[in-house]
Amino acid sequence: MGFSITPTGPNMGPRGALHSFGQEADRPSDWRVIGRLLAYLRPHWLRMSLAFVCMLAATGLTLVTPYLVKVAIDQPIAQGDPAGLNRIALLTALAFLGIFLSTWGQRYLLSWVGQRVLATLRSQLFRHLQALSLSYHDRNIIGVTISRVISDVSVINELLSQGLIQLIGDLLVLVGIIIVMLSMSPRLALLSFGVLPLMALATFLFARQAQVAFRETRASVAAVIGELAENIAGMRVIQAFAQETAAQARFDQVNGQNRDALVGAMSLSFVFLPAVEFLGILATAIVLWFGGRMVAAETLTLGVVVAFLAYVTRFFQPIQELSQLYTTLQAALAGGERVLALLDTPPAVQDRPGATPLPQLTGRVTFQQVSFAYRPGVPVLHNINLAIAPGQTVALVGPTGAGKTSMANLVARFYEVSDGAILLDGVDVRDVTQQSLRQQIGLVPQDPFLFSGTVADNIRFGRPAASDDEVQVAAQLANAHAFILGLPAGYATEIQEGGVNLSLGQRQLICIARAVLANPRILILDEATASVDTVTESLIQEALDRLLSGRTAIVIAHRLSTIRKADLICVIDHGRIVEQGTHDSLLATRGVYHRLYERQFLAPAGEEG
Ligand code: TTP
Ligand code: MG
Repeated sequence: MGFSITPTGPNMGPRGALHSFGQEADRPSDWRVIGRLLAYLRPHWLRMSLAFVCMLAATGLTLVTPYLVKVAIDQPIAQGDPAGLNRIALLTALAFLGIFLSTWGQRYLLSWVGQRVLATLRSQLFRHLQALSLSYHDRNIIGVTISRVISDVSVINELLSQGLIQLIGDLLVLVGIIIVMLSMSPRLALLSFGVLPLMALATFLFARQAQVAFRETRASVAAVIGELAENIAGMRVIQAFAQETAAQARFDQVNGQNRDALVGAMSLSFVFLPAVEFLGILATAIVLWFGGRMVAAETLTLGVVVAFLAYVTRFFQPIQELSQLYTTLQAALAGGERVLALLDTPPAVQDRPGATPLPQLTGRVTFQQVSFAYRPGVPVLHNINLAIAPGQTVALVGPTGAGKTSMANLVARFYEVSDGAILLDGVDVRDVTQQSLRQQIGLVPQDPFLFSGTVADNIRFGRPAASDDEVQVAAQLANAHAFILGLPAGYATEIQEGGVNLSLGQRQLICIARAVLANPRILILDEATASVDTVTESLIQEALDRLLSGRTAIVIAHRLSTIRKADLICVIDHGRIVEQGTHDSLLATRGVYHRLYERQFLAPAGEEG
């Protein structure tokens, strides 16, 4: 069985930001979770009913076969009636064929439904993850989100598809066997049920322990996945700092905890299952001992004893299955709780009811007394006022951590301002739909991200309908055309995940081409801090000149060449605009900008544009 992942382990890696949902305090009741999960079966009610019918048939036939043996022994065999024996043998064979067919049908239907429920849940989760605001993704480790979509969903599926019907089937078999045994010989039946109190005790002990043990294993599996995901993502850094041994030790620790938790949980089953088997043998002995005496005293037929032996053996099989189902149920409940909690997490940024599409912009951007915090109580921007006229280029400069990227994030409404407002052409960004807003904003991020796929796909990303010619024109404007032609397969070159087979400068050029093609009214350009060689630098500069002309641009600039060309320079420090003006006017005031300029651009290692 699969184990699901819980984010609540105490040793969940260095980031500790894992408690964003699924808190114990507001845990929904198990019944609510089950009820909501069951709703996923509703569209498949027809196939589920068919599977149920198959299960009923299989259960019924399973109950009938030992009875047929009893009839065979007591009648045709005892009375020497070969024709009657043939009839019963044929019936038995048919019963087994029926069991075969109905079991097959049940399994087929259930996997059919199960895989669809699984795909539906995953698709829903993905849609929701895309709707969730960046603040959610900031707070949650990728590995944990992945485990939710992959592992938690699959334990839910295990319960919904196989588990439920099996549960009902097993209960029916149990009740059926009890009824048949009681009706054949109440005395012998009651005697063999003598083991049931022991059985109940064993089950109770097991269930209690299992709940704790399996919760532990799920926590430790989450720790392993979290550690693994983080280390793979940071492999470059681990190797660069030769920290393989330390990383290995950390991994071995969580891996070891997971091993111990699993061995602990499994050894419970290793005690429980043989215990059930032992009780089964005890019951068989009881049937043989008392049943044998009753046959000798002629108060019971031999056929009944043989049938009893078969029923007693069969009796303990559903009990074993039920105990396994119990652990599946526990896992599915825990997984379901977390999946539902994720689906219930509302996006921090939502379209207002009645939000309208943003009309075609001229490109005026206004910050009106904007304050902002990623986390309550930790303000990042304070009372920012800024008016950008259509077509202007504004450069944001300032020390690292000053809040430049944060300002850009607010214009695209990736986050909600804490106070004040951001207006585009006088319209509050909160009054329009996010989609229409972002369609008119182009973003070249600080860390240029490329998807796996071809170079052309990546350029076309923001406007999938663009033709090959348009892609090439955009690349030419972005000065990316020449280097793309130099790639092994030109525009059809496959980009590896994250774009690792391209240089940073090349990735930037492709991101610029992407923005050119999308042709937004407002462009946000978060320049990479890393310096590129002078040739690439001038290529990028030319590309930017073309990209910026004729639209409003907010450039978070690190290169003097970009800064100088800006219509307005805003110096940001500690979340405030401390100076505004042009390059020359700011230099003349000999303030923060002047110091920044001297330190950053006139220092020996600095670059001159
Ligand atoms: P940024 O706005 O990222 O600062 P910056 O863009 O000016 O810095 P750099 O030149 O290095 O790119 O960060 C401002 C503060 O906000 C900083 O203290 C980190 C914090 N912050 C978050 O808490 N969450 C986020 O997602 C980001 C982007 C920043
Ligand atoms: Mg930044």
